[in-house]
Amino acid sequence: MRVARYWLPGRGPRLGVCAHDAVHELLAPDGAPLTSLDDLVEHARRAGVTPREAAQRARRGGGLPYRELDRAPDSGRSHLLLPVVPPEVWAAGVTYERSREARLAETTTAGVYDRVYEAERPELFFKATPSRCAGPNAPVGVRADSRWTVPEPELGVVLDGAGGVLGYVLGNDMSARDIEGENPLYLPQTKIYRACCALGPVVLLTDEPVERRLRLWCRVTRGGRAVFYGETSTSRLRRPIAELVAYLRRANDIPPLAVLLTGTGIVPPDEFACEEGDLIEIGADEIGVLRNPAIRVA
Ligand code: DO4
Ligand code: MG
Repeated sequence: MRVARYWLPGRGPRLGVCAHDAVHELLAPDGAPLTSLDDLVEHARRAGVTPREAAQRARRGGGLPYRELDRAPDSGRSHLLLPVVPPEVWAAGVTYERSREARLAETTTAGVYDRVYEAERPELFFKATPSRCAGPNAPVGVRADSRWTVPEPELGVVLDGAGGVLGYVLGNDMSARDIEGENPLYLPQTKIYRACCALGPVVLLTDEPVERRLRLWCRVTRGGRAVFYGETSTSRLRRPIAELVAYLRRANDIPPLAVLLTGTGIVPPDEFACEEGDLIEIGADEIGVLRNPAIRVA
């Protein structure tokens, strides 16, 4: 089941379920609309069921065609919002062979990436706060002091705060490869800045570990022409997601609805750099397509 969060002009945020190309408003037992995934999780907790079951049982209000929501944010028109507002976004790195190759190409410090790919302990880093996250169709940032920034399309897991996975979301871990390449200690500046992370378009709520079989793709369009296309399968992830989550929670309290991005298996060729005006699309059949224009952030 896929849940979307969206804005209704004059009424505010809503949480809805996607069915047959439409999004249907979810209502609490008293008829009040649910406005966030937090609301759904709270209802599920009170009813003693999973959020997916709570969404299945919930009363439904009006529906809207998905395509009428999948457009640029504008408070005067209905549009998709961040499907989950994560108190924290974390990310794993060098979890696909393709990412290891790319780091080796960009770095002046060979060795660290090879070692972390093979090591027992994964690379995990803090990625974003809600204020740095872009929802569907909102701009993602290219740092003005980077000449070589790329999107990193990744599967994100929405965590339940107790070591479990509530659902899945698509994520873009925008990364300044030149800054990281100069010195790996610059990783926070590579990764964390205004609009550095996109999440969406919806959250897939499922009890199945779908991560072993998702096909992820990414396309970048410039002036109406595709300038990059790549795809991968999450079956190429070197580590089980449960292992990444377990390491993340070591000596660390991870709040409910935090998101963990699981690393990229799609890296554009070395001559590609994202530019202001590029349209970045990240897709997976089971989740949908996350679209964000790129802007330069100074
Ligand atoms: O070490 C750099 C980060 C790598 C990363 O973000 C990824 O593999 O997705
Ligand atoms: Mg990444």
